[in-house]
Amino acid sequence: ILDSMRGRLELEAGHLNMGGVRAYERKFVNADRILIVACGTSWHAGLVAEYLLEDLARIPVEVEYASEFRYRNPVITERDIVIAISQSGETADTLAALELAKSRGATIFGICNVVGSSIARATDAGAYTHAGPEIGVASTKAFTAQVTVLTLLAMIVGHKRGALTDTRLRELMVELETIPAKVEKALELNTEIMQIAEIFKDSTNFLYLGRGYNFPVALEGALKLKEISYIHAEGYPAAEMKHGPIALIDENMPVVVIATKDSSYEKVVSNIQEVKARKGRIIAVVTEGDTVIPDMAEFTIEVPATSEALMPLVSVVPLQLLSYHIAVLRGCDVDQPRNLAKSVTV
Ligand code: F1P
Repeated sequence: ILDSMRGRLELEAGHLNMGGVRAYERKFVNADRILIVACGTSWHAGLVAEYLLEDLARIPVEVEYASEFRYRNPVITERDIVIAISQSGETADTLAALELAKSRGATIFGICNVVGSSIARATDAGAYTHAGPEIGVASTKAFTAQVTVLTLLAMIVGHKRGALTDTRLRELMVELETIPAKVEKALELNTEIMQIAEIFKDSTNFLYLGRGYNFPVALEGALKLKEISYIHAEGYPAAEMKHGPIALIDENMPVVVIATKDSSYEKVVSNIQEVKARKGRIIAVVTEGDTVIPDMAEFTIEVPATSEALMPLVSVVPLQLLSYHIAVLRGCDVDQPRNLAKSVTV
C-alpha cells in the first residue's frame, strides 16, 4: 500500500501532472456531470469520489453499480464523463457499462491497475493506479490507490473549475504527502486489532456505520469481512440505522462505527449513544486524542488526524486488519476466499 501510494504521489506531486487528465482537461472542466461505474471495492472507491468531486470540484456525480447500469436505459449526453474504476481492468459488468455509455457519446475515463487490460483499452483516457499485483482476491491496496488517484483528480479538476483556490490546493497537496506516514501508523495497530478480532471471531453478524466520507468506508469494511471471513456484515450510513437496522441491535451485535473527527462527528456520537442504549457492542474507529467516544465504546481504535476528505485513506486500514485477523482466526484462506474470483469476467 505504502509503496504504491508513494509511487503515485512522487509521480503526480510536483505539477499534479496526470497525463490522462491533462489531455481531457477541457472535457472535465466543462462536464455537466460525472458518472462513475464500478463493482465491489472499486464501487466503494467511486462512492468516496462522489464526496470528493462534489466537495472539491462542485461537479454533480452519480455512482452506479456497473452490473445494474449496463442493463438500464440511462440518459447520457456528450457532456457526460464516465469514470470506470476496476482493479483488474477485466470486470465484465464494468466493461459493458462503459461501452454502453461510450455508444451514447460520453467520454470514458478509466482508473485501472492492470496496464493494457480490456477496460483500459476501451477508455478514451485514464490513469493507472500502479498498485502492483493484488496477491489476494479481495481488493485492499487497490482501494487505497484508486482513492488516491480520485483525490488527485478531484483536486486538479476542482482547481481548473475555480472551485478550489490555489491555497486550498496547496494545503491538500501537503497533507496528501503525510498520508503514507499516517497509513504506516494505522498499520501499527495490528496487535491491538488482533486482540479485538479474537473477541469477535465467533460473531455471526456485524454492523458497520459511518457518515459522510466514512460511509463508503463502512461499506468497504463490511464487504472485506464478508469476502474473507464469511461473516454476514452490513454497512450502513449511520443516520439510516434508525430506519431499519436498529431492530437488529442487541448485546450480541458488534457495531463498528467509523467516528473520526469531522463535520458529522457530533451526529455520529449520538448514533453511538443509540447503539449503546440497545446494548450493542461498539468498536469505534476514532481520531487520536478523542476523549468522548472512548467512554462510550467497548473498544476504541485510534487513527491519526487528517482532514475529512483524506480520511478514507487512513480509516479503511484498521477495518482491513480486523477482517484479516478474524478470517485467519477462523481458519479461512484470506488470499483465495471461497466462491470469489479475482476478475469477474462473465
Ligand atoms: C471488482 C471486485 C473486487 C472484489 C473481488 C471481485 O473487481 O468486485 O472489488 O474484491 O475481487 O471483483 P475490479 O473490477 O476492481 O477488478
